[in-house]
Amino acid sequence: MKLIGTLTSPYVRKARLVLLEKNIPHEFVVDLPQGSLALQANPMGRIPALILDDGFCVFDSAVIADYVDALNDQPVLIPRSDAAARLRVKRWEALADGIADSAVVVRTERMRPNDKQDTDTLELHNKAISNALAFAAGLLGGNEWCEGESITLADLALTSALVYLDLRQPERDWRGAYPNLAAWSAKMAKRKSVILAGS
Ligand SMILES: N[C@@H](CCC(=O)N[C@@H](CS)C(=O)NCC(=O)O)C(=O)O
Repeated sequence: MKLIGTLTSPYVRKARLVLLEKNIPHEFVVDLPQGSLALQANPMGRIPALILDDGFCVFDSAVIADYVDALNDQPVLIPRSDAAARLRVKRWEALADGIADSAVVVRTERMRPNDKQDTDTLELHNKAISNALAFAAGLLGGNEWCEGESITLADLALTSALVYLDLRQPERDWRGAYPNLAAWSAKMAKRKSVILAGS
């Protein structure tokens, strides 16, 4: 299978981390949103897109993660039999994707000329990121993993969002504000998958 995307997209990183954690053989092909491969695989031209060996194209990182997780159980990243645990992991994913969504909006807005930037939009999305970080830190508490006793998609999604946040908003001192998130993130940064997916 081929994963299409960029090195910086938080959604692509999440999909890559899932593939890497589960040791699924794949080729990572770099293409921009709306690039020829991205458009071939996804009518909206968004990344990530996954092209299966039979040509079937999968898009949206949550759908890709769900599919890839079902391919083997080493490890199971989205709980299968415990509906409440599954819900908690998927909510973590939504929280992490929400941080990424708002960070992308802020980045896009900031790329406009200064006098064309919408301060209300910037404020709204920066506040959403701040609230989501506080929520994540509270939820994580002193736990080793976002959910349960081992790594799940929750840890991979949050890592992807925070790597992107560091890239686009390096001035945001979330580590200083939330030492528990910082410690968890430092541990995640040492994982082979996270190192291979780059930062
Ligand atoms: N919900 C989607 C979001 C994907 C997404 O928006 N990717 C961005 C790149 S970071 C993109 O392709 N943007 C271009 C566009 O929306 O046309 C997912 O999780 O895969």
